[in-house]
Amino acid sequence: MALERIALISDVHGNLTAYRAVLADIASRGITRVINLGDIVGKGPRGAECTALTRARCEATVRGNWEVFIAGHGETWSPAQDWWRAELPAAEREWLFCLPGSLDLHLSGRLVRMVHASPVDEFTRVHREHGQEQFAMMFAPTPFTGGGRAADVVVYGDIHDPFLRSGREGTLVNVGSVGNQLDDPTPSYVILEGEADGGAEAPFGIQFVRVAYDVEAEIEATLALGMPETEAYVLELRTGVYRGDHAALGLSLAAPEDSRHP
Ligand SMILES: [Mn+2]
Repeated sequence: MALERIALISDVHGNLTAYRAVLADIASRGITRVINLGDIVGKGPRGAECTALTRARCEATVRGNWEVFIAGHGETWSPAQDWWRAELPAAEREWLFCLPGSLDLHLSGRLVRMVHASPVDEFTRVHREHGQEQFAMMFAPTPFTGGGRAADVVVYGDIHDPFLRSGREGTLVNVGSVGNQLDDPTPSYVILEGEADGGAEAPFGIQFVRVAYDVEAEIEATLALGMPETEAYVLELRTGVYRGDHAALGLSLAAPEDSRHP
């Protein structure tokens, strides 16, 4: 039986330039199956176009915390959130808000569970550095996963910081971020390879891919659109440093070129 290859992407965050580059890289490998782990909108300027591209190219998508913030009907708490919400057509907002929180996939005898942040909900965050209790929690079925059995492989996004950790409970994979990577400015995604109807003896592979894109083109588009909170976004795209750390590191748009890479 032929091996299936499935690309898993996450955290596009309105960065259309990076999204197009990653989708082009996936297509160039002959991979047609793409699953999106959420946070398509917010932080970056072109959420509506990224949502349309997701609907066209992804066979399934799970809901992220930013879909709840931006596509939901709750209170917003910043002018930037109002801007991102206003940028989304009502039909796209509805589609994003109604996405499932968890999806299961069978590959080479393994149950692969896909969530945005954790099997608890879209908001319960598990960082790259975490304890054994949190690691085990990622594999357990919950009401949010619709029950089911414990997963063998859990794939998630949310932290914008790709990693793989194996343990007794299974293999935990973070795919990183397409549009707002925070370990390095270069977007990442993951390719899973296996047999859809295969048993545990069938081959199973996990590959991390980094895809460079035209960062300055994305920044130019962002500035032209007049998005709020642009400085934090621009610095994140150039440096891969989270906005909460910019001040301590002396990062600002006024800083000289050579201070962009601390
Ligand atoms: Mn995110």
